[in-house]
Amino acid sequence: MAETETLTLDEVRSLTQAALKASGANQANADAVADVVTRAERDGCASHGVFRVPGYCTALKAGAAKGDAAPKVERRAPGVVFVDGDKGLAPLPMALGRPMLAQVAREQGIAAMAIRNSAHFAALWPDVEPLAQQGLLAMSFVNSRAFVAPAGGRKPLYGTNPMSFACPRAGGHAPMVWDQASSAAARGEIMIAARDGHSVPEGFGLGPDGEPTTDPNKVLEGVQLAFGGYKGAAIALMVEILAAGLSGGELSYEADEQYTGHGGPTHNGHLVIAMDPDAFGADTFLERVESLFERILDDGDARLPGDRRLANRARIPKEGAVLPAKLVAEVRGLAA
Ligand code: NDP
Ligand code: PYC
Repeated sequence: MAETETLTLDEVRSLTQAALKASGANQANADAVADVVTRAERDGCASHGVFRVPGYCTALKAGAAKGDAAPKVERRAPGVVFVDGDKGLAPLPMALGRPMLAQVAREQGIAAMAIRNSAHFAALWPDVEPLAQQGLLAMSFVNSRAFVAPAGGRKPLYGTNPMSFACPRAGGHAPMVWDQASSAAARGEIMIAARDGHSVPEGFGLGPDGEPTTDPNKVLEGVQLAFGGYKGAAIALMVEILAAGLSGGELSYEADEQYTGHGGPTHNGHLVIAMDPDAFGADTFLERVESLFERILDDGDARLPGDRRLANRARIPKEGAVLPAKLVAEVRGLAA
């Protein structure tokens, strides 16, 4: 078992800000990234919290992400918000565009926000949860570098292409939010298995020889597989088109062609869709959602997606985030 160190969430935030600023981020960009990193640690998401800070820093230092990026938000059509991320990291354009997206969704009933020139390295639930906290339904899609083969293929073409969905709830409950890669596993999970010397389940990927393997290092050198065979691959394809196609951002294979080996995120595309349930005239929407959830929770061990995260959220702010000591030392080194 690797040695660990426990940080408070305030320490996670300030250490992340310091590492990013020392790597070239201005205050606004460092704050926005530190916010998503801290949210990930608060909810127990090891693959997209402090683990990603070295990658953000190497992308900044390599000039692959601008530390002083100043995203521009505009309304391109009655229901379309467009954000140019100015070749920076994704959290700032996402945070700056969200208020206009929410406002347009309220005006129109439905609205979409496309973002390009912005490098996403985070979990997706922080993109959509704030919208559901305001009573909106929301979905988010993002692509990445090419890691995943199309159905029947053996070469990386799609990103791990996650999507998330957030639904507001009645009765003071936190929104229900699910968030999942379209690959059998997020790449971050496979990287952590490789770091910690664990094998991965069969079906996560193929080695460089094109053969199935449970060795995470071989999967990382080879190709990841979509979840559920051709069905997950179809979702990965949809995410490429929605996220990169509509925004004009790089498709995953294009991002891969431009990638210079810095180890951080690449500029791709994002799409966030927000819907106002009131505009659809379903005035019992929240009650009906609750009865659906009750039926799920009444059935054996079934739970709502996101409930594990919310349980972590109740615990980790009190107990702190338990991190590999080596990772904390690396990030302290970056911050020094
Ligand atoms: P998981 O497979 O761990 O979880 C996917 C979803 O399923 C979660 O909402 C989870 O809720 C839910 N879930 C898990 N088990 C159950 C269950 N038994 N019953 C009901 N719901 C369940 O996520 P992934 O490994 O696919 O992704 C991990 C993270 O990586 C995500 O946050 C994703 O956004 C991020 N990612 C980011 C990428 C990027 O390009 N920026 C690329 C790919 C992934 P819960 O959390 O409560 O367990
Ligand atoms: O975990 O698959 C992943 C991932 C890709 C880009 C950021 N996270």
